[in-house]
Amino acid sequence: MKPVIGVGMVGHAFMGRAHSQAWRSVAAFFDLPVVPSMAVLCGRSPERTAAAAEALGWAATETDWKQLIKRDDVQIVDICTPGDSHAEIAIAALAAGKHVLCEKPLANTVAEAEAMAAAAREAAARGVRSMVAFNYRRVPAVALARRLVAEGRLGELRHVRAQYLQDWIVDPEFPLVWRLQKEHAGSGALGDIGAHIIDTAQFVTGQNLTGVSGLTETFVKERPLAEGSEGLAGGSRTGARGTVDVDDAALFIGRLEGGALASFEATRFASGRKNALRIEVNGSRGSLAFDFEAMNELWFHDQTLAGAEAGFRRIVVTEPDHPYAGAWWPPGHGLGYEHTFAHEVKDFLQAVAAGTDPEPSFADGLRVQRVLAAVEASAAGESRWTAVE
Ligand code: SOE
Repeated sequence: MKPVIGVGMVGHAFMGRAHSQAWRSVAAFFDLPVVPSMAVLCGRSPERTAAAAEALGWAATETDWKQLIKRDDVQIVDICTPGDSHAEIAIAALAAGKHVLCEKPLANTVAEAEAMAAAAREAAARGVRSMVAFNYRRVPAVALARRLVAEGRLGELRHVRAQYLQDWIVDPEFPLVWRLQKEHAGSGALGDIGAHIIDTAQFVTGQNLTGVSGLTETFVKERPLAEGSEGLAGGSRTGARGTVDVDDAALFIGRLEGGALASFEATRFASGRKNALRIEVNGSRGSLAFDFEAMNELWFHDQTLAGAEAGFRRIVVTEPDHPYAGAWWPPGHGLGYEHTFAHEVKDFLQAVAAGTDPEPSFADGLRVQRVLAAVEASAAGESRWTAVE
């Protein structure tokens, strides 16, 4: 019998459902040194939390996260709440000796992220692990892209072009959900989906951004207020309207440590684009391109081939020797969004069991937070070039 490790999850909206699916399936597909038990689900409403626990497969419920982190049947705390509570929950859980998996962006401010990274460093010295949940690193094609770059197949990197395009708030009557409120979300498209492409670009290239110049815009400045929902659907309208105090879209350029030039676009106003996280990298020996809307594919161009043979070719990333893919279905049978979370908890559990620090660490999350802050500072200052601290 493998040892069992108890998980307590805080939050059960969109991310909570995605993480539940991962905790539920991971040990059935990956041969892990420890098996997670879905011990406790925490949410604010007793009724909604009980219903979610039953639907998602959690054994017990709490309505106060402070109770959850005290429980003996919880060794891992999984934080799936809005950003305004990440720092408080994560720091308390780490102090209580619980391993922490925290949704992205790590925090709402650099100061919070710094405190979290410091707490994580101190906890790691006691054998307590932490990780920030940038799930797109765990798309097999994205992990393969990183492998190709690390193997030198792209040579010297010249360009990174990253976009995260969604359209779920194009309608001006879409309500003022928490993701459109600075006090809960920290920032808008920038922190929510811009954080993903910053992480993806830094992960694939293995290089950090050193400076940025940015533009942000809020196209719809007022939206209907709604109540009665913890998720992104927004609940029922109250009849009143409120101010949108975060960005709807953010564009920025940047430079990577190795000298490559990078561009980023994060928007919720790209009509027709649902979840198009895209990245293209051009190097002296080749290029690669990925679009989450065709997430089982990676496009690779080998610049060293003779001209007649050169050109982008499509790699279907479902082979047994592709990252993560071999644990699932026969070649060509494809994975989906939910698998990225299963890969995330698999890597986390393996690190916890091995006593190593999983990646991306809270320090990596802090680095992304510094980029977000630099973009905001630049956008507020007429797009002035701004160094990433
Ligand atoms: C909403 O923009 C959202 O749910 C993000 O918060 C997630 O991180 C992303 O995976 C999908 O879109």
